[in-house]
Amino acid sequence: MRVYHFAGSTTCRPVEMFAAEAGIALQLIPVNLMTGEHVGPGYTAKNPSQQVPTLEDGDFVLTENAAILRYLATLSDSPAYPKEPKARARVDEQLDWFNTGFSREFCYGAIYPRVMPHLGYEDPAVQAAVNARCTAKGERFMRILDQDMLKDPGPFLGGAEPNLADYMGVAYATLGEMARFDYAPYPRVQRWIAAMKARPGWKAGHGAWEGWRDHVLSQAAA
Ligand SMILES: N[C@@H](CCC(=O)N[C@@H](CS)C(=O)NCC(=O)O)C(=O)O
Repeated sequence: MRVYHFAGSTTCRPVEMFAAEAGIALQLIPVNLMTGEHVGPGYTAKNPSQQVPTLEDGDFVLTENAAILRYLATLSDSPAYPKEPKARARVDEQLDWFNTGFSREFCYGAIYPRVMPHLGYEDPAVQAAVNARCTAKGERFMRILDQDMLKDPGPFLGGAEPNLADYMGVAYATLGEMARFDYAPYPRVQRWIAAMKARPGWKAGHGAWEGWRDHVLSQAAA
């Protein structure tokens, strides 16, 4: 099974961590987002949205990290995507919550433009206004995560064991580390991130990103 990825990408990290823990061997094929490889005709033919990740299983091509997570969990019969309808619906609800609201405000609105200014608006006044609005909304989503979604006993959204939304969500939530987001007001989020970082698949999914994060932080400090 092949996955076209960019090392450290927020939407590839969940797939790579989950696959490592589910015992699914992935052949990772790099797509360089920095040189525009993803907008070239070869990759666009696989993924017209020109984004990573894209999975190839034989002649079956699948995009969207949530869909890929569900596919890998189904293939491996993983309890991270339960079969019981209400439990499965809860995981789907959490995946959608991260992928629509949280990602839009926290990742795309508040954090990415600070780390990669080309993802922000050209007009600094517009960007400042967007950033203020999205930071406030991102903090609200972080509070919901802390107070409503990560209820005790935790430490995962799925309780004692992570579900697919834990794999996706922790990649989105840790993006803030690249911009020194202050996690102190969110103790359950901190506990959750620590629990995910302690899992056996963390390095496989997030090792390259940690190197990138540390580089960004060292540049900012210099
Ligand atoms: N909805 C897609 C979003 C994927 C996505 O945003 N990928 C980013 C990397 S984290 C990307 O490829 N960006 C390149 C671009 O949009 O130009 C998913 O969940 O897989």
